[in-house]
Amino acid sequence: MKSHGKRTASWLIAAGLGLAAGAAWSADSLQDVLKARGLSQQDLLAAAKTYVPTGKRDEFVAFSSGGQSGQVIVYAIPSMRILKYIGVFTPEPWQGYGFDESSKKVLAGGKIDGKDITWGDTHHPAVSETNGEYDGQFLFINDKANPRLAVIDLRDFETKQIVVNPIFKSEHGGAFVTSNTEYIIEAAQYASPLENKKFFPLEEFNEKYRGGVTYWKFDRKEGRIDVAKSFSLELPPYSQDLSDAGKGPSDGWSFTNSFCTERYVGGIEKGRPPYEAGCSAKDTDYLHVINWKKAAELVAAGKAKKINGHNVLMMETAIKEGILFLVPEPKSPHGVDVTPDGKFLTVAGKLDTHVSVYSFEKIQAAIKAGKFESKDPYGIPVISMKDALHTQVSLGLGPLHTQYDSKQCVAYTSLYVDSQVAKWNYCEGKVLDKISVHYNIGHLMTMEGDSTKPAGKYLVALNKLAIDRFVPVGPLHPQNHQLIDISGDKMQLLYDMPVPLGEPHYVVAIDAKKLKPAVRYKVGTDSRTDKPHPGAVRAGEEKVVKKGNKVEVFATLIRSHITPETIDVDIGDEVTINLTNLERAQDETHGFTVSTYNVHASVEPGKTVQVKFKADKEGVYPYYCTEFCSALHLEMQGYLLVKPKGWKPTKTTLAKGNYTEADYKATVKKVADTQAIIDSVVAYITSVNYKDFPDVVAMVEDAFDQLGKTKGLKEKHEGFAAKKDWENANLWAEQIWQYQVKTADLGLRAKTYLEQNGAKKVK
Ligand code: K7E
Ligand code: CUA
Repeated sequence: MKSHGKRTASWLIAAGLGLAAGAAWSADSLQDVLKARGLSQQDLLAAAKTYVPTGKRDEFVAFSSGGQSGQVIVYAIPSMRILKYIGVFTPEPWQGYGFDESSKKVLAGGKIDGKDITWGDTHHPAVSETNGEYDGQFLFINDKANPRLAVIDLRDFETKQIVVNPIFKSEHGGAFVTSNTEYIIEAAQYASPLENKKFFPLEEFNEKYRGGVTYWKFDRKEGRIDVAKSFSLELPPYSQDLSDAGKGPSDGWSFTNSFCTERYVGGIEKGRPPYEAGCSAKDTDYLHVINWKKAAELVAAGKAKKINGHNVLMMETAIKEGILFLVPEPKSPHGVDVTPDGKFLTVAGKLDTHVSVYSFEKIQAAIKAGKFESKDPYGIPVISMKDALHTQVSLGLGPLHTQYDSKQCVAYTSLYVDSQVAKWNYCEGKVLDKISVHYNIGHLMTMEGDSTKPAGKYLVALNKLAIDRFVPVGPLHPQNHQLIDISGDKMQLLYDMPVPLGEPHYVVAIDAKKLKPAVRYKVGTDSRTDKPHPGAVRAGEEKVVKKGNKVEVFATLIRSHITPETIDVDIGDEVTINLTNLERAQDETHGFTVSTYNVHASVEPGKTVQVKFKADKEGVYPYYCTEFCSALHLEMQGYLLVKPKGWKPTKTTLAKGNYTEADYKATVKKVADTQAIIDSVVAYITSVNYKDFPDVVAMVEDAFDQLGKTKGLKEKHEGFAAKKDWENANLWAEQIWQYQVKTADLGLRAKTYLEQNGAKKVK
């Protein structure tokens, strides 16, 4: 439930009772609570470090992969309170995502071979960067199973675009952005033929199967990926895995590691040793080192080949032009993570206890000197490991991913097998501290920890198993994200957070102050295109247009009515309903659905949304607002009447209510009383500098807008009263009160805001 019109009075009373409520719960002493709940001093300290008091906000906002849910989970740090799920690859009913026309178009961008794919295996979210720092404008996330990438605009936290990788069949190493978000990197996982729907037997794996890396061009001004300007690099059929973009001195380069460079093909059912044995036979795999800046120039110069209509720079060209190199890395590596200064790359061994720190400078020196130890079977020059290594550090079993601290040279690496986080120094190559987590950690994440300016403070361990940490909810357990304090020398475990929506592989967290989300749209905006919606109308312009069997409704929503309140159609009509939310007040979202027609819209202030369906069954279908938007929310309703063929009306007047003169008088008195409250609120607001508060200005505008609608209604009800038509007299007076309640509600909200934000008296 949101604000109630009727809270007018109760709200005032509650404000008066505030102190008493505060006093009541301090009867317990802190010691009593510790004892009663069996808490230690340590627990209390952890609680104090994570607790965000009511009304206060968190310091960081985390964007977590929603794993198989195909969504993004937004939560806050340090409280670990969940703020939102963003529908990305999967329909999300609350936001109307996949139930209104514009969002259906976004999801349709993710169709593959003409088919809807309504789930995703999301892995790696990435925030857009400017000069290697998080800028809080966009978020990208990949789908591993169905190679796709999505763009989310952080002004409204909505998915705006989904693109399908034109040459891959799976994709794991994405999304990673370059320092100024010129490109979003996405690397293939399981090698396959690059041409669409082309069959080659596994016997031709080495010749016909290929991996690769795609560089999606991001057009920041449009806020969309520019598909035509994107390109890929053809790579050997090694399972290209996680990637990272260079920064600072390594800007312009990107790094992608791989596994199964054995190019092993399993077949356990045919008596062959399985993939897991064959893919980890060698001691090393390859780190791919790619000059993407030069690759982009080569593509622009026409040196790419078109595969499935997409520009692909072939290996042969990349080798000839000197933009592609390999460096051996300890077997089956997992993450490759560039240090904040851009000088080193950390590669975790997964099946090796070491993390290997490569020096970008040394790699460049070897390239410049033409010093290679060999070539791989495809002719790609291989730089020797010792010529590229800065140092190797033995951290423990199963190192996977690395993130960085705000403190110089300090890194954190997850240890999957040991279920630990290791804190270590990558400049000097020594271990500093270790902490156990619960259980089997995959990724870990520090605040802005993969940018050029990590913010330190907290680390989140993304554990694969939760086992016994939470109240059991069946054999499928929630995931466990553990918050760790990294501000001191020793790491400190603070909090367990169950994540109940898919297996999130990776999370990124940004300083909350960098996010500047909007509170409302410009009236009539299609949020998925950021453009004016052709179906938008203003108050008073609502209409129903019928052309043949097509009925188009141009409707508005404002507390607490939908205009129009009846929609008449004939069976078989194609019905399109455009809904514009006229509200300017913060958080005054209306929802919309028509019974049993599987449509739903979330219409935030200013937004215009379109829903469409075929009225293919006769009958009466209520439509209503699905968000509790005001005291009269339940009355925010209407009827879709689907008439059978050849139906003719027999009775033309509606059923009447039973209203008396006394009812009318009571309503008129209620109107006068409410007006007095409004007057007092207006007197307060105009007595202070409310114009200095843009949020309040919007609320005041909205309030007067509501009050403005009462114009002419007084004459109307008095006219009916003179004719002793108590029904119409009473209802029109009642309608004045409806507008007044909303005005008062907004006014009181504005008043509270002003009082809490230090408004000053003006003369
Ligand atoms: Cu390590 Cu997909 Cu990033 Cu899972 S990946 S852990
Ligand atoms: Cu609008 Cu409920």
